[in-house]
Amino acid sequence: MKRFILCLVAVFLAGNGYAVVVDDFEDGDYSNPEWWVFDKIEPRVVKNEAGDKRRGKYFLEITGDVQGWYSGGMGMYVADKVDCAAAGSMLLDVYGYGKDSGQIKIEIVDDDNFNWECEQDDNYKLVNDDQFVYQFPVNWEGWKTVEIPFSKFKDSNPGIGDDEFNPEKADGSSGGLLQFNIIFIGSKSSGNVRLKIDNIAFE
Ligand SMILES: [Ca+2]
Ligand SMILES: [Ca+2]
Ligand SMILES: [Ca+2]
Ligand SMILES: [Ca+2]
Repeated sequence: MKRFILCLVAVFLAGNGYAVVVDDFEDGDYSNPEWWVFDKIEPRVVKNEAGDKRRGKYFLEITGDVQGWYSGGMGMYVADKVDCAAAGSMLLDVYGYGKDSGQIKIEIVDDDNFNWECEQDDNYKLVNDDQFVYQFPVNWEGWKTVEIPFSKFKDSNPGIGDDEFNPEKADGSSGGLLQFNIIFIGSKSSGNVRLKIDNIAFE
């Protein structure tokens, strides 16, 4: 009986014991933690006038021109924040404006040469580490929490890295999951993208 109860406790902790919110924008700012922003998107922290509890005081609004389907993106280094031995998916809240809201592509990098860094060549292509990608259309209205299990990400640079998703910090040497980018893609080849995001987390 005692062992049975211990098992139940273990299951409960596994399901609920680990969640790292990397940003919920509640400080009214997207510079802490530090995000990098690239190409044509313009992020703006906006007050949550609707006042729904999950989004809190602020969320992030993204607008940007789209050319050749692509607008731009933003990302962050998380190797010092997230332990993927415990996490199994990435979560984010996305606010869409119906079927033409655009698409989101998530790129994540794992460290395959054990240096906690993500080396790139002059064209921003990775030199030593894997990049994994998952893309989805935003075709709903209002807020939705999108949960992406790590198993849905596919290696997008075969031959670079070890082509295996190993986001855990192996023996304290690999940085595991190093960084991620959230990339905004149009629903049409040109025009603009407009979305809101919040509560970016690993769980
Ligand atoms: Ca928020
Ligand atoms: Ca590396
Ligand atoms: Ca690879
Ligand atoms: Ca790898």
